[in-house]
Amino acid sequence: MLHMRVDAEVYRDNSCTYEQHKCADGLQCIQEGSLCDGHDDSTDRSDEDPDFCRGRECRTIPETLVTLVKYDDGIQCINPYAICDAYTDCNDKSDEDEYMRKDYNCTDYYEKCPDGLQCIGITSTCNGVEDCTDKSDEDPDFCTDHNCTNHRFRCADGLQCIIKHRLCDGHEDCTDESDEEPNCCRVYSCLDYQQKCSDGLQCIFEFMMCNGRTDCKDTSDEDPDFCKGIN
Ligand SMILES: [Ca+2]
Ligand SMILES: [Ca+2]
Ligand SMILES: [Ca+2]
Ligand SMILES: [Ca+2]
Repeated sequence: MLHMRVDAEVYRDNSCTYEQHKCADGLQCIQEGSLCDGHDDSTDRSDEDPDFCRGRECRTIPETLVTLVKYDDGIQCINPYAICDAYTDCNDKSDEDEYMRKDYNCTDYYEKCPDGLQCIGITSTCNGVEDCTDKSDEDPDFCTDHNCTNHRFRCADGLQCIIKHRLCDGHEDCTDESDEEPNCCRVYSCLDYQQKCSDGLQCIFEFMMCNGRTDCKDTSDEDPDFCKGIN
């Protein structure tokens, strides 16, 4: 509950919806997600009142089930993935504090850039896209020595890692296009949850077979005779 006094009459006349929160002035309704997010959303600023926010638990985002966390100040709720992501999210800048970043262990599915400061997704290292602000995750010297971790495949150039199900999926993911090299794809067995198209080259996910959408370049996944047997 807010600690400020609220006029009962005004409160009744301006009832908020289920997902909304009544501001301390008793007049304004704001979304639950705007409470203690570090931005003033209500004209009376009660949604960011330090005493109110300190005593309040951070919410879980319904769509992603990610529970927000408080950092140094114990007031502002931020996404745990926003800690050490090289962008300032906390108003007190504590989520990107230089000294803290060195010791911070990234959250699940994230890992440190070679600089030891910034957290990026575990499949973002040597993936051909610059994710670290200093571009160190794509540094050729670093990537040459880097093991393609997390179920990834090394492209022929030895520099880039791609997610395994992108191998022989009919789309070039390696900059050297080695993931779609026909001689390799012909002898490649698709992953357990994939199937080969009739061309003997392309792997698609099982759920893409006979789903009414053409996924195989040779259209064999939607062949009427084949699908008749399946459905
Ligand atoms: Ca941040
Ligand atoms: Ca990258
Ligand atoms: Ca591919
Ligand atoms: Ca399909």
